[in-house]
Amino acid sequence: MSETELVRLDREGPIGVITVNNPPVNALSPGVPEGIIACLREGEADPAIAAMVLIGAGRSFIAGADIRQFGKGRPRPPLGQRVYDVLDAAAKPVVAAIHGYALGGGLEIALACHYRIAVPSAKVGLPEVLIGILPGGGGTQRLPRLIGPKAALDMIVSGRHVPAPEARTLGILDEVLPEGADLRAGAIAVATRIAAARPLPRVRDKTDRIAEAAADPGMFDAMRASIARRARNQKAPYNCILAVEAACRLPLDEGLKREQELFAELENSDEARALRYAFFAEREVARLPDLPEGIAPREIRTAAVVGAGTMGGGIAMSFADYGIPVRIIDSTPEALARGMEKIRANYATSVKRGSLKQDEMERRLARIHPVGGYADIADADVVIEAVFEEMDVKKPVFRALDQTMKSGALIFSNTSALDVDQLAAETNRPADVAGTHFFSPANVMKLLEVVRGTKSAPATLITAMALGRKIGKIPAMAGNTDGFVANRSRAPFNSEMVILLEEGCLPEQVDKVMVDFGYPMGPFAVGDLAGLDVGAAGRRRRAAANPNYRTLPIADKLVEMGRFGQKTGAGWYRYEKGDRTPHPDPEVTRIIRETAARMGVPQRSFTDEEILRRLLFSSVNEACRILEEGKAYRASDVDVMWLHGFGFPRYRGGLMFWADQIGVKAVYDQIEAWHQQYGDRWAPSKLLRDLAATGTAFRDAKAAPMV
Ligand code: T1G
Repeated sequence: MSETELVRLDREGPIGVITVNNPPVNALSPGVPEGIIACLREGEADPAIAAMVLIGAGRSFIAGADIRQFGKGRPRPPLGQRVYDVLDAAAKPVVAAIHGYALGGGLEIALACHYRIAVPSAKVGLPEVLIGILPGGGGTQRLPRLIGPKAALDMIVSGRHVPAPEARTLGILDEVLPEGADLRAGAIAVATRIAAARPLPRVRDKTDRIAEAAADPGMFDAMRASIARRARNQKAPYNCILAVEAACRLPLDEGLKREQELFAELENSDEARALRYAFFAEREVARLPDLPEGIAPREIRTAAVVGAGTMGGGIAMSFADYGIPVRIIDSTPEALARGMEKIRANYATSVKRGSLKQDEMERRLARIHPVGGYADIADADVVIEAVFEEMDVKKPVFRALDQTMKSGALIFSNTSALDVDQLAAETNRPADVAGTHFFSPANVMKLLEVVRGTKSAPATLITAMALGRKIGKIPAMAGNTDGFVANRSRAPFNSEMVILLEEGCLPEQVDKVMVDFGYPMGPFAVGDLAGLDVGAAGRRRRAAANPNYRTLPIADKLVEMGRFGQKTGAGWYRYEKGDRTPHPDPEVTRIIRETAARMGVPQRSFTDEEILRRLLFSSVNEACRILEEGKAYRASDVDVMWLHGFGFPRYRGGLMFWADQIGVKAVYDQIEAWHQQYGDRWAPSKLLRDLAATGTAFRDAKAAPMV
């Protein structure tokens, strides 16, 4: 028996069962491919073994190459000696038995096997493009042979996970076992059945589907055109297309060489390093280093929402979308009815777009219950307050919730910036209170800031984080500070973009720079979408609290004129009726120039790079202040928030990762120069100064203990 702790070979009669055991997801870490090859060779050499099964222990088949090993310069076996090649050359049938996930190299191993079966809940995919590379184990060459180039292009360029039933329909799987069937036994039965079958059914020999490319040669250019907007500035998606094209015109072994060339162009690219960083940052953000280990989250079976406005409705949908019944109240029946109407309309739009089935919409709507008042939500396990963003509106709500909610209920606020401690102080149970800041639209945006009050109990925070994951969010811990972490780090960006206008920029110039950088929308267009009146309220509050607050006369002037953005047909841009396309507006240019003249600001022109750095460096500096005040755990948490709260381009890793590519010292020097030129608003934070002095990267910055 060839056995290492990672891969073992057992014998079930004439069938050799190779089991991969590399928790948690059976990644192809060092030793795993070698172990599989050793077991294959042993099975081939044993005359008592007629066929083999390859299966994963634990919760999954094989989730792909070990992403942690990339960029370490580890030598790779040459073509012909990799696990995919050894499988391809096997003299005995090998059945891939899939549960959980077969992704990346895991699916490529299965494609090199002779037969593929799975349980109904399994998922398969080639998600390499999502980490900036491409399937490098033959997937770009075998998948088109199995399911046709068009379907292969879709899977490889999107990186999506395909459920087993669909994978069977496509032809990736040969069989999907019945619900509840024993996968190992099923695989052994298949192996027994095909043991003597010759010739072995190898994917390399299937060439009929490849012919589809000859019938539709335009499919590759069509795919390139279809991804042009979202894949701009990126290389991996385009190399994926080139690899599939190669599969349609080269013999397999030539195609494998071409795949290796295209892979090698990507592995250590900036895009791949940034996307790998983002992958791990999204897992790191779940770690709460200063909370006691072993505290189980409270079970949340039912939820409630106070406030049926845009946010409250979106939050209610977030619960319903993930199977949690939710009751919703508002101050008047009319407001509640309007809220329900909006929820129904939101779902109907998704059904119309084809992203939601009608019956699923009905099931979700059935989980959202508009009810009369506080008494009707008292037994909910969690309640989220989502009323108007003013303290004197929220405080009475917290008093009422404290008087009505059952003991042990968690009471969260969706406030986007207000002091969570003040809200908790309105209750007799501050330990059960925290902030859960959803980003609009709440049922769509992934980011959920969990804001810890001074008295929030660890169990409360741990439950809030777990609840966030349960409803499909990416929860990130934030300290209780004005704007918490995401909005507070974004605030200087929002000021700097308007101050640039005082100095000679125009909204359309700034927006173009940020869209070219990779944002889906420019910040002025986003302002028009969110509503300029919303930002004005925040500025008024901060100006009242801080006499040195830098006001933004141009933005205030637009709000005074009633130019709130899309909702009033004009804001930074002009909008045609019924059309959301922003059009530069000479009236805004006039306001900008007149205000700047009145302020006596010298006018000048700007390079794109300076515009980009003025906006992003201001936020990098504020993020350092947030870290040094102990309001965030780590710089990579700030990055996760910028990726999932503000649409920062993922292939640049995140705000702080991007700044690290420029270098802490260069960032510091530029900020210090602007400090000399513009005064205190550009004063470097202490942490930034220290990092620059010690040559420490932002990603290695040590945050102060969370307070
Ligand atoms: N390598 C290393 N670690 C991995 C990993 C991987 N491929 N996948 C997951 N982990 C870790 C993860 O960091 C976390 O660690 C733990 O496992 C649980 O993951 C040759 C070159 C499989 C869908 O891109 O999509 O194959 O936080 O929290 O939500 O062509 O993990 O516990 O310390 O995400 O249940 C292609 C990436 C690689 C799959 C499970 N494969 N993984 O999700 O758990 S490139 C992928 C995922 C490749 C070949 C190429 C997900 C998952 P920790 P998790 P989950």
